[in-house]
Amino acid sequence: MANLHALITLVVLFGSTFAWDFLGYDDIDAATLNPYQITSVVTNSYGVVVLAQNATALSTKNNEDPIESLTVNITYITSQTFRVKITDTNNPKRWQVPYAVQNGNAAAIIPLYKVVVGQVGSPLTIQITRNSDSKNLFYINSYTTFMYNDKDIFFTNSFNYAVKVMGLGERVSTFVLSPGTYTLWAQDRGGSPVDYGADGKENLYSSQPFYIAIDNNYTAHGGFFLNSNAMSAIVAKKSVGFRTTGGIIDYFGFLGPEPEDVLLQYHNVIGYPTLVPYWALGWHQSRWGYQNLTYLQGIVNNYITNNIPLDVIWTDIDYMNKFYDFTFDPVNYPQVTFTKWVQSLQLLGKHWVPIVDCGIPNDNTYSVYTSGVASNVFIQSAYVVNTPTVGQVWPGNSVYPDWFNPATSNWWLNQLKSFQSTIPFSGLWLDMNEASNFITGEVGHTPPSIINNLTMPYTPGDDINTKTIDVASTHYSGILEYDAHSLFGSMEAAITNSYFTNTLKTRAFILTRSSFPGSGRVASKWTGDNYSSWSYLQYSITGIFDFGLYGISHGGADICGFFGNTNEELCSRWMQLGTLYPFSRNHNSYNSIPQEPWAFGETLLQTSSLSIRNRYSIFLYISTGMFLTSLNGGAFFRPTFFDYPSDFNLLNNATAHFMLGDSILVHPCIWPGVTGTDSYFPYDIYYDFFSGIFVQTNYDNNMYIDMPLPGVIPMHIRGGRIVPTLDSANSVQNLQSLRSSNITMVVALNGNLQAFGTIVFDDGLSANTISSTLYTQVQYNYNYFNETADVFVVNPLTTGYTRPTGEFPSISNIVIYGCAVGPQKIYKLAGGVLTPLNAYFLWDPYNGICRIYLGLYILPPDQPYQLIINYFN
Ligand SMILES: *[C@@H]1O[C@H](CO)[C@@H](O)[C@H](O)[C@H]1NC(C)=O
Ligand SMILES: *[C@@H]1O[C@H](CO)[C@@H](O)[C@H](O)[C@H]1NC(C)=O
Ligand SMILES: *[C@@H]1O[C@H](CO)[C@@H](O)[C@H](O)[C@H]1NC(C)=O
Ligand SMILES: *[C@@H]1O[C@H](CO)[C@@H](O)[C@H](O)[C@H]1NC(C)=O
Ligand SMILES: *[C@@H]1O[C@H](CO)[C@@H](O)[C@H](O)[C@H]1NC(C)=O
Ligand SMILES: *[C@@H]1O[C@H](CO)[C@@H](O)[C@H](O)[C@H]1NC(C)=O
Ligand SMILES: *[C@@H]1O[C@H](CO)[C@@H](O)[C@H](O)[C@H]1NC(C)=O
Ligand SMILES: *[C@@H]1O[C@H](CO)[C@@H](O)[C@H](O)[C@H]1NC(C)=O
Ligand SMILES: CC(=O)N[C@H]1CO[C@H](CO)[C@@H](O)[C@@H]1O
Repeated sequence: MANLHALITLVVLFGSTFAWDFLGYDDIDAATLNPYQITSVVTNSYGVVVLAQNATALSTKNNEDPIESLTVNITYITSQTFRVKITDTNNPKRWQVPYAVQNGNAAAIIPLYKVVVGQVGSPLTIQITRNSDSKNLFYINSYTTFMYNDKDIFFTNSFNYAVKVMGLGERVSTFVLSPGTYTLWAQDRGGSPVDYGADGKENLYSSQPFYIAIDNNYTAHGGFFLNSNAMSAIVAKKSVGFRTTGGIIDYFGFLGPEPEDVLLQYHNVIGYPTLVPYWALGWHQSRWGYQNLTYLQGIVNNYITNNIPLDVIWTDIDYMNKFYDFTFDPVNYPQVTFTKWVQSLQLLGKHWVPIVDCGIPNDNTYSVYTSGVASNVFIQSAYVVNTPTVGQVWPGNSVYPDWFNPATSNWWLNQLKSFQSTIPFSGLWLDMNEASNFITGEVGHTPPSIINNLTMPYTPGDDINTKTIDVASTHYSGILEYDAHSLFGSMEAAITNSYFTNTLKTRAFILTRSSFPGSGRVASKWTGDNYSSWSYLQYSITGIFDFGLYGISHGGADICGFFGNTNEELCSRWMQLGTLYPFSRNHNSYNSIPQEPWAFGETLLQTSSLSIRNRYSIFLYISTGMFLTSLNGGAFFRPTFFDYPSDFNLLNNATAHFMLGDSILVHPCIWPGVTGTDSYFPYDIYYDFFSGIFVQTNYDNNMYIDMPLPGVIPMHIRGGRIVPTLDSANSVQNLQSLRSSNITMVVALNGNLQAFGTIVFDDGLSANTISSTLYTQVQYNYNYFNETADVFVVNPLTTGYTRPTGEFPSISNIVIYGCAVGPQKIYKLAGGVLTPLNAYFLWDPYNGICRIYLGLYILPPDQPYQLIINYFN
């Protein structure tokens, strides 16, 4: 307790009003904190620049190497986003993440926040508060919560109020993090253990130093610590702290005030999620252990014979020869036959995506290796000059591409070109890119505890060499793996993405395991390996929420589970849920029993078929929702709380339900042995998505929902929204054929008997759809027209895409939920001309559902016109 005592003394000494729980960190000896004194403050139009110096003798304890002079540059990025960058005044070359972020446009900015810094001669303090409620969004005080040493940098952002904190990935955890210490360092940790913040040793594949905090008044703010070194994030009741092992302090604050605002503000800095090709939004089948081509062909044939749609078939490392990238097992996956088969799949409108690992075997007979050596593209050993560092991955001893080296992209693009000319892959799966290593450090060298002769006074979580490339290894221009390690997957994905977007001029579909802020611009993400278990089914929801925060909207988890054996009930529930993941793939481990839709019995088979077709039925809703995240930022698969941010009940049981976009609420069955349960609803109007029955909750906003098996997942549509569904979803075999489907509009009325919705139409494939506005966005409105009639308005907002004839040709039906009177007549009003339509009506007065069948007419979904629905003769 000695350290604790010293800290408290300091707190009292400097008159701080902070209680202990603001600090949240009791491991730092007070003597190692470096009090900095302000030597200069300059306020200008873009922010404030503060210079500070260590004011007292610095500790040399634990071989710390304190930085004497700091430059604090606070800039207004937008009226709702600020940046605090703290650098070594005398060494501007300290490691910084090479990263393009938005820098703001000072002249136009009127900040909605206030920056207060201490005076010259006083201790360094920075306080940034929100104007509207004076709450701290950023507060550091160099006497109690701040330290800036060469390899041990610590700051605690202390609020003056309690918060619930989310984010700070990657890990398996509850959505709201328990107070504790969380490690951020890209690591391939088998079995993805659950992280409660207890010992900091459960960090996974990505580093995502972003959090969102919600206070007791339902106000949200966000923080992004742009730093790639191994770090701890310390979550406490009234603070979030970071302790990192290098780099600089570069912090972005986001004002909110709603969670969704924070996401948009953050994504505006790191970049918006990539637009994936439309087929990547379809159904995917994969496993590790499709041991030969015959078996793989059988899987696709089973989809066809069972009449279940399939868009993408995957192969894990089974197809490779000795696990060498871009090779084929000559016995089990003979290349010529394999290529012909993949070509024939493409004629059926299906796609093939293979795995590619980043470890390249150092085999002098392997041209991928020898060409890489010739161009000197591999990460270099710290021990032997001019020699790549060697780790061990699937092919045995392997070297790793150095994405910092400009020569590496050409070399890598050449490998991809040559692979494409061998076999037509449609997307790529980048695995093991933490980068993972089966051993600790370099083959033949035990990593020293003193890395590259630089001390490491603080180690977040485990030894940072565990299952990674030796962190003393070097990249192009001397960059240390120690600093850049967590960027590997992100950089690999970016360069691989450019093969599709720049070379092939098509949209890229890249699935990555490792990520860093900004990865969403180039890749999709799955949550990695875990057991087929009910708990992991539930944690998968949290994982996808988290990657939504991080700007990777196309996320998913291995449906039915990876390690271990699934069972029919678990797999059926997982199919129901997983077919609503933005990225929807059944994937399995080598030693596990099969888990394809036909692997058990009728329950799984029927549930799978219903669930996949349910996804296809709302394809236009999904593709539009995903498109909007690429256009504006934000998440599509998201916590219900984000749409109703003043109801903490929704945050307490965050995985019991989720929103798809702003119109569909889903209650997954995440428990064994359950056939229905009381389910919580937000305070709003909802209807059963399929039956149109109005949701009547009891006094505590619960309603019992049936969750039968076989069956489809419970979904509800929000009053006031219009969701398009596709008529051919029940007959097609893939999304390509679904593009000729007609559209049924599901109109769910709110209390004012109104509703709206939108569809984005595009070719689903072009890389420049957004930059060249090659899309058509249409708004649909349902409104009052006159005393006896309502109107359904089709209103194109942009018209950059010309639908080919036969693509989504017509609005065939309008179904209205909350419809009190039966329609009698319908007219089309276009160009001032009113034409009666000979439609067919059905009215269910008991449940308030009206159906209007327009199937005799072509009513294009993207031309301007109105449909007048008269409710009286
Ligand atoms: C900061 O610390 C160093 C090393 O202890 C010392 O030489 C220097 O004078 C200090 N600077 C100030 C402004 O106190
Ligand atoms: C502070 O940041 C702004 C915006 O990036 C930049 O223009 C300015 O040069 C920086 N000032 C210092 C002292 O680093
Ligand atoms: C929450 O809001 C209420 C009313 O606006 C205010 O009185 C209270 O101080 C706020 N609490 C916090 C923690 O901001
Ligand atoms: C192909 O793989 C399957 C399982 O993946 C196995 O049962 C079968 O024996 C294999 N066939 C051949 C010819 O190797
Ligand atoms: C580390 O220090 C040892 C002993 O001082 C020296 O022999 C070695 O060259 C140093 N290694 C590096 C990478 O600087
Ligand atoms: C959360 O779920 C549990 C179990 O289903 C239930 O007992 C509890 O009432 C729920 N809490 C809220 C706030 O909905
Ligand atoms: C409302 O408009 C429809 C279509 O123009 C028309 O048939 C109907 O008579 C109108 N009702 C009233 C009350 O004006
Ligand atoms: C779409 O609707 C039009 C108009 O009723 C009809 O002619 C066409 O066959 C429908 N297309 C499909 C694929 O059902
Ligand atoms: C969330 C979850 O189910 N995690 C499990 C992943 O697998 C490990 C075993 O390696 C389990 O201990 C975790 O509980």
